[in-house]
Amino acid sequence: MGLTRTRGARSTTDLVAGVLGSDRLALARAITRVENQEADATALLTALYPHSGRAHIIGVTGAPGTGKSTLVTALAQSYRAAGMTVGIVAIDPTSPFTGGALLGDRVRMRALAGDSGVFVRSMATRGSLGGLSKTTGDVVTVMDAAGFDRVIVETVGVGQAEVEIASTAHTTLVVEAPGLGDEVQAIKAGILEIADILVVNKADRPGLDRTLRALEMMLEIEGNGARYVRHHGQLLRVESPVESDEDEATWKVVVMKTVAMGGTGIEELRQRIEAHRTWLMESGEMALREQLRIANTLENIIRAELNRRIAASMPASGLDDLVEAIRRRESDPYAAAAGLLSAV
Ligand SMILES: Nc1nc2c(ncn2[C@@H]2O[C@H](COP(=O)(O)OP(=O)(O)OP(=O)(O)O)[C@@H](O)[C@H]2O)c(=O)[nH]1
Ligand SMILES: [Mg+2]
Repeated sequence: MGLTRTRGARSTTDLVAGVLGSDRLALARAITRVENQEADATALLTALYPHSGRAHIIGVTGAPGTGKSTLVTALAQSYRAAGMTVGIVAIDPTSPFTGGALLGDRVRMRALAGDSGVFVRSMATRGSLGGLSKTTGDVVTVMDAAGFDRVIVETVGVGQAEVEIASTAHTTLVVEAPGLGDEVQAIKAGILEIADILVVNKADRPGLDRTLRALEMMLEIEGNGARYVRHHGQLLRVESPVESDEDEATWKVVVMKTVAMGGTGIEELRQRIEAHRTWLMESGEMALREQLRIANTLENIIRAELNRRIAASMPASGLDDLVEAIRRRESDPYAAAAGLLSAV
């Protein structure tokens, strides 16, 4: 079959042209190569990067089972109805070997199948539990270059994932659901530091008022209009000097109710996301977020390359000989480390 032959043999240049020309097969292939860090991944990304920077990137995070995938599906449908195209990256915390929940996401997002204006990709987290995959940002870049108006990244809010999603997305949604038990437990402190919009999904479920009250209380305590800057590689919260909600220099984090299953509140949520995008651009905050995203990307690339070089220059026998020499005080850890690193 001609198709099989072309798929296997597609050159980097062909793939780049395909991605830019909205060829879905080329897009799928390019993402796979980038995700698996295949030999031409860097060449692909280098060619595609200049075409990125147009998509608005929306991060969706929250505890397991709060309805993120259902919400993302509903949001994508809402964007489609508004005439926009959507790329979706669903990060799955389960083992890449089981793939169970990957299938789950596919089933959940089935409503989007057959629409050429939507592209869904599930990714495994590869070890960093609950975190974003190393290549998530690269996959987003490919989708961005492919011309999708909005790229939505879904990740389970565990551990580092929240901070990572905030430095990957322009607009971050944190999804809560009623009845997750103790609200203070469920609503982790870190969440308010990254949420641009708080969503209480499953608003049809009992316990809604308690969850809403808990969130509103946290918002009042924490105050609003905090900003985030990057300082020595850390995402830092700085209080905005402006108190007023009306001031356009600040963004007010609000709590929105949705029933993703029934489509309730989705249109309002989409409009709030768009309002955030407008605010980012008008306030100048977009440039700051872009700087943050780029700094993050750059650091990741440098770190990955350094790790690769360190691994490559390690003695075949590992560190055992060095350790033994240091133990006998024939060497010291400082000189040994410097010796190893000089080869890097
Ligand atoms: N009652 C109700 N159920 C919902 C709603 N949204 C989603 N669900 C259900 O909640 C369950 C979990 O939904 P998902 O969309 O898979 O949740 P998720 O947050 O993506 O789950 P993980 O990715 O596994 O963390 C499914 O059975 C959904 O049908 C809602 O608004 N109301
Ligand atoms: Mg999900």
